[in-house]
Amino acid sequence: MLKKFLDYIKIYCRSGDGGSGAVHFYRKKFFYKGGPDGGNGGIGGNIIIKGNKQIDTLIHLKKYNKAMYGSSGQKNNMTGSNGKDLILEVPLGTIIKDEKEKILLEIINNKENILFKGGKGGLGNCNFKNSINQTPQYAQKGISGVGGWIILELKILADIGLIGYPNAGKSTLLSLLTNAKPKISNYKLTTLIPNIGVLFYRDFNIKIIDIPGIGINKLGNRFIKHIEHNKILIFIIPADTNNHNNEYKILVKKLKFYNNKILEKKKKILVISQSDKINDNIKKSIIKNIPKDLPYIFLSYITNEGLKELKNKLYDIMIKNFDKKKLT
Ligand SMILES: Nc1nc2c(ncn2[C@@H]2O[C@H](COP(=O)(O)OP(=O)(O)OP(=O)(O)O)[C@@H](O)[C@H]2O)c(=O)[nH]1
Ligand SMILES: [Mg+2]
Repeated sequence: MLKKFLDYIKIYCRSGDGGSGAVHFYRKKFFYKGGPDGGNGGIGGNIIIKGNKQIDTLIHLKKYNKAMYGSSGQKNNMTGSNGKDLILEVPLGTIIKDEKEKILLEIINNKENILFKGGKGGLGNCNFKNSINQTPQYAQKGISGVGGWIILELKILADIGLIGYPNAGKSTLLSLLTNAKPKISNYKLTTLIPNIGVLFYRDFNIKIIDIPGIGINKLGNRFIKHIEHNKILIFIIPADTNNHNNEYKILVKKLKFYNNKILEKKKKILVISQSDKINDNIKKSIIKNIPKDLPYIFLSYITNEGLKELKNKLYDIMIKNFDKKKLT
């Protein structure tokens, strides 16, 4: 697994044990026969999973996670203090499964979800006094916490995904559109883990993900799952490619091979990148060659061609098709 990014991890979690109830009798100077006053044990801490919009990896999680136990009951009917919850923050789009791959939770917002509830505290002897037994000598033990191994799998929640071969100019486009500063270079497979950025445009904040180039080896294909939640896919094919129609079809095929339904409900745009490398005649022949129903834009970071147009187009698609409140 690569540094700084992790989208799959198995960890152990356990909630805290409940504290024991106390056996105690009220005592004061010259008053030896007070009734039972042993308090209840505190509740054990919960294991809580909470979504956090700012995180895009599972790498910060520890292998063993245990919430605090509740403390024992005290004299004077005092309940023991509750164990502190352990809150594990995960990126939106994280699925939590048990060891048998059964889905326990899907994290899509920043709410707190109790995964393992802390054990209840035991009752102190103050609860067991009755007409027959005025001096109960026993109290309950706390209930043990629960736990187990769980699997966390992340499919990043982003609005737009950038799809293309290595060296197409995906990371360059991400850096033009968003606040992200991905590594860019002229050797293939520069991007080895997903880069994520946010495009702030008019009244929209749009999250964009740049995954390693797909098609050439298994690396990029391993990250295709991160575009599953996207609403728009931008296919990026360099202007000096021989046959744009063909390249586009291959990219679509690769995606469908991963998941036949992955393109459903997604809007698609073709960006013909590095357009500074071609002249108008070549542009015309490219336009003739690409699928008729596919919106396209010529784009260059050198001449800035197409950048404003692309932003406006993305904005229009967002406004027409997606509820602003539902953007990631
Ligand atoms: N002339 C020209 N070169 C470009 C343009 N956009 C990107 N490039 C160059 O193309 C090369 C690849 O760009 P990247 O953005 O790293 O490509 P990528 O698709 O992210 O590549 P991988 O991470 O390997 O998949 C770099 O040398 C860029 O400088 C452009 O508009 N015009
Ligand atoms: Mg890249």
